[in-house]
Amino acid sequence: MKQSHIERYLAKGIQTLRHEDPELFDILEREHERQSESLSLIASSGGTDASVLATVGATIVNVTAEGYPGKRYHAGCRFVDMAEQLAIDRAKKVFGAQYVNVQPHCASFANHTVMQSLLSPGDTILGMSLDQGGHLTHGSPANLSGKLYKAVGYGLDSKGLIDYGQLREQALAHRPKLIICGTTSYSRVIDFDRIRAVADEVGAYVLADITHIAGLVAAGVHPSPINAAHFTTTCTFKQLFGPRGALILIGRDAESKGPDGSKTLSQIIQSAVFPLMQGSPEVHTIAAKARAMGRLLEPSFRELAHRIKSNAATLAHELQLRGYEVIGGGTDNHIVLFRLPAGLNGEVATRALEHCGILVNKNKIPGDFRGAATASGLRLGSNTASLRGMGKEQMHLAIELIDTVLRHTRSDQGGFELDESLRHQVNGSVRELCRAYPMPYDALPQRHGDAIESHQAEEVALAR
Ligand code: DSN
Repeated sequence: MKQSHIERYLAKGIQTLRHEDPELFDILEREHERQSESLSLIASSGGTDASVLATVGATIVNVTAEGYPGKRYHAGCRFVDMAEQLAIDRAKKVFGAQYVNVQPHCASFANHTVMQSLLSPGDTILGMSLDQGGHLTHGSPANLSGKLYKAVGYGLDSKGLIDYGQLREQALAHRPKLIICGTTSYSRVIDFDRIRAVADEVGAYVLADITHIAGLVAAGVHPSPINAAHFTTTCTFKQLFGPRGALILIGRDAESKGPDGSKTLSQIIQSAVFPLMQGSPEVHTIAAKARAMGRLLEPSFRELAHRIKSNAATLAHELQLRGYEVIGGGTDNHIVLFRLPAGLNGEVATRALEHCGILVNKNKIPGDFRGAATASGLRLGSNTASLRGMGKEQMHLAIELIDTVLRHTRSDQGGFELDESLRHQVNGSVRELCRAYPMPYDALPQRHGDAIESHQAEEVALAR
């Protein structure tokens, strides 16, 4: 088949980079290798396939396109309009939404956009506290959301489950204009209908930030907030395995009137994304979001979502069998949060594991006496391992390796001590596991061969 424009410049771009900027080329190459050879159990990590990566690198990036499809402020947007409409249509189908805005640069911006569209400074918001599993943008004092608005919080009960009773008490006491739900380190099902019922009782809007569980929601493996919440936000790079960026979605409330009764909620969000919060959209990212949404519509994504969930359950179960306390008693999604043994903090444990090729992140646990920089827990997630095709047996091995490292790690004056031969042994097992289950972009020998051929052809062309 004749090589297309895109294939030609992508190959040429890589060759040019290699020849003209070997320093940067080397950094990128080594980063690729690091990803390929590390066992990422970072709950917020995903993984893109080669087609999403290629779309991000497409020449469509050169288009400046303020506005929306059919209503741009610049000429030359014919194909950008088509790509954005495709992303919107596919995202609507994936989530069963009536309105989608595909332009937000990230989920934090998406959350701020919803807040800016509804609230005035000093208004009250009710969100899950950061140290209970919420997100910075849900009202943390360190974030603009906690500085601009009067933020009150809710958290977990003694079993580590969302305390819906406390959420309602706080709502009745403080009469927030917005209730934010969605979490970053909560492993159980979120009852969005129950939260909407509280919001209706006090006249609040609901924002569901499903950044962590969007893939499970898309696959129907976790209840959907699309019609329960007034607004749903999600990033596109974690469990949707797309490019860096975000979506704002609305379900049955798309045509409901906003606070002053003059505009609908979808109209409010449309003008809040642009021009209130953002200027030119990242058109290449929007195109890649369309590609990612296309992949989510494939039947194989449902299988992946089930594997994500069952792999996390295996991680939690294996930890419990080894005597670790899993917060919340288990998991219903991709997240497993557990308490570290006394004497080990999250910072030391994370660094020791990374030294062995296993990537996790330190995380505060409910009632933690340590701060976020050290923390007493680790958060694991099964997205990336599942994407690589790993299953129960590999999750069993992962916990065996983690347990081995944690049992042999000693804190040592701000650093850690770990036997070198043990590190070597664990590293070897991780590398073997990762090579057996490559990242999607490394997993296609046929296409990889084709790529090498075209890259060689390009080298010949350049040499001429
Ligand atoms: N919110 C952070 C996390 O959950 O890790 C980054 O996306």
